[in-house]
Amino acid sequence: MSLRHDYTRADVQALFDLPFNDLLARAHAVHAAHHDPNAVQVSTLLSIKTGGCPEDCAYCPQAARYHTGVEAQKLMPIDAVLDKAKQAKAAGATRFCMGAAWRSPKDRDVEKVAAMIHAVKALGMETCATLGMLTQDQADRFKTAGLDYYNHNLDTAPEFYGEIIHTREFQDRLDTLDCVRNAGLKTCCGGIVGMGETRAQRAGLLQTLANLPEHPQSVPINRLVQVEGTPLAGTALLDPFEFVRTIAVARILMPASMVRLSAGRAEMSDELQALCFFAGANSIFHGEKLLTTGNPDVGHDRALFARLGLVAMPAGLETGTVHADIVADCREHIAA
Ligand code: SAM
Ligand code: DTB
Ligand code: SF4
Repeated sequence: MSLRHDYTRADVQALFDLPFNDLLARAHAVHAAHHDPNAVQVSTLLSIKTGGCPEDCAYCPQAARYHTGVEAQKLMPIDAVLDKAKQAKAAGATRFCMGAAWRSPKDRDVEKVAAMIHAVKALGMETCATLGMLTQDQADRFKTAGLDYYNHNLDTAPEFYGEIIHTREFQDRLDTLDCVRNAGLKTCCGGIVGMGETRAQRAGLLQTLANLPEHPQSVPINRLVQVEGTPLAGTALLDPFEFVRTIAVARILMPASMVRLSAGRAEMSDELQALCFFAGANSIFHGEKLLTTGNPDVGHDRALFARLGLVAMPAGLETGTVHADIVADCREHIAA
């Protein structure tokens, strides 16, 4: 099945505008044709360097300029990071994502993070990092250290970006994504909805993601977590069905990618999450914390998986494999 990279804005908007049932039926058909619809990839996040960020992203509690109560902390020592990775693995996560509140890593930080990546990889986990903008040399260094994925979100439509972030350009994000792909890393790239953008702008975000030179292997769809003290606190809440539509359209545009039901799950009902899984979400963050904000309790997620008959996807089966292999491999692992 060929993947498209030539979507027009009208193509994407037409999907958003479908009747809800038609959109969900189409998205679920695409989902079931490319993935095991009952298998969900599970990652755990750790903030390895928290707060004090010089950027001004209007959604982010870690920007130094907003008074959000997030206490700035230095880069964690490697042993503490490894302890957290071991706990995440024991709790069932197959991928460990390390996040830092940086505009871009300083040279002195690169070797420290490379050592963390190497050590987490040695535990037998997939590795992911999100550290801000990278140069080609930095991306290459992380690849050599054993990094599997680099998370770098486009966050919103190109035409809305300047209303949300003033300290960098949309093009900066695209440039880092080029370096990440050139290094041979997999990309984890998505965005945030519920920031006051229009439906056309949500379509613009997904259109840009799908028209990248490669579809990101992982597409996190975050629902804005409103944090007091950030400029976006108090933004009108997005209609939950519009959030489900966003997941469904992402699934249809990027059929082979993993679509992550990312930030915002703690504020979602079980029913809303179930609709998102039906619409094509097949990846989550597991563990009581995202970076600085809350995530559902581990026990609650386990119970939700059991109620919905969902199973955690074994590592390495998520991307780049054709449908039949994915389904067969998942079934085999699940049966084992
Ligand atoms: N500083 C790096 C960067 O911005 O690329 C990496 C860390 S940053 C916290 C990673 C992502 O977290 C952002 O791109 C954004 O999508 C997400 N994020 C931050 N604050 C959020 C919020 N309040 N609600 C939802 N997602 C958020
Ligand atoms: C992504 O798309 N979402 C995650 C991860 N990538 C790094 C981060 C969500 C952060 C939510 C706000 C917080 O906890 O600080
Ligand atoms: Fe800094 Fe990333 Fe937060 Fe923006 S999203 S303020 S770059 S930590």
